[in-house]
Amino acid sequence: MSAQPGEISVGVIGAGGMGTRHADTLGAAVSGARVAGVTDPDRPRAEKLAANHGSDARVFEDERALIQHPGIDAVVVTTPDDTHAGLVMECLQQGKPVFCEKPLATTVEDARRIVDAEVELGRKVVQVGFMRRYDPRHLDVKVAIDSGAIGNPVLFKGTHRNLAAAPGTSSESILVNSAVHDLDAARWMLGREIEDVYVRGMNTRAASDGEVLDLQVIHLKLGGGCLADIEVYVNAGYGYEVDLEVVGDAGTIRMAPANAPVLRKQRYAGHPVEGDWLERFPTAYVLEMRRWIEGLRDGRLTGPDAWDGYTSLLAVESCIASLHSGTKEPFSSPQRPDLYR
Ligand code: ISE
Repeated sequence: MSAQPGEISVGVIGAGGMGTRHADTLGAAVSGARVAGVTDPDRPRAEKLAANHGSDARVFEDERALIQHPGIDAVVVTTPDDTHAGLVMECLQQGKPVFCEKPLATTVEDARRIVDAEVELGRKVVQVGFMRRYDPRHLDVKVAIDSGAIGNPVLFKGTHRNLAAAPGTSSESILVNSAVHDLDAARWMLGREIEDVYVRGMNTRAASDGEVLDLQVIHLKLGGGCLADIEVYVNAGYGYEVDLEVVGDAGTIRMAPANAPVLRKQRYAGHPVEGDWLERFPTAYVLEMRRWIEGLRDGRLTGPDAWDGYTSLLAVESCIASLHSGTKEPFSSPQRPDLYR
């Protein structure tokens, strides 16, 4: 494996849609890094991705071999959700930086173990793939709020729609896999912690499974007297959309409507709607990888960290409890270790 001096050799675990996107971004849009290894249980898929990254990118037998290899400086994890925690722990044991797609884990206990292991290590090595934090349309809203443009935020209104639920989706996995983004976005956008949650769900006619609550409405109370109302609908049918409006006591701000220009013609005004997150967040995925590599080079990671991954999962756990109980669930953020201040 021949790396240029100072170049970070990245190993990608998982050669599906997200693994391919991150690898291709590292190869084409990020300087100072290269894809040096790939692994996937589907070996031909791993071979195909590695082949796109030159003869230096090798295919590893399994995740452990990739993580432990001295030629791999940093790891990207894009495997199924329930494998994230184990792989991140393995990286922590090697003291190796890891970019893990969300969710950080599928249980609060596993996420807490990661936080504790990182605190024990004494330095941040984990970043979580909450890419909305790098999306220009989200950032424009955040900059305006932080500048005081709408006064004191009092209501966060989020919309999160997927074209169609993935096979195997359950009412709970919608919270773990999809709503986790919205819970993180509310905390990050407003810089406030969640104080209670209330979730209602319904099974729409679009759902192929008669049991799954494919439309969920999450109601949050956040610190500083702010509410949030978030719709998560995984069978919207017409496309993929993430929208946001924040109401303040001196004005409101709504996210720019589209990545594409709004066309007005023959009594019509509109814009195309993307089909999925890869189409909706192209710039965010590039900026996320660039900042991650820059952070590794500067020895200072600035992106969403293990604490954000853990806190968002705690909120997910309360949302699941509320969905089951039909009542409001209290939520209190635990004490933040110094490492994450
Ligand atoms: C997917 O895994 C993502 O992370 C998308 O951003 C989200 O919108 C979708 O619901 C998830 O399944």
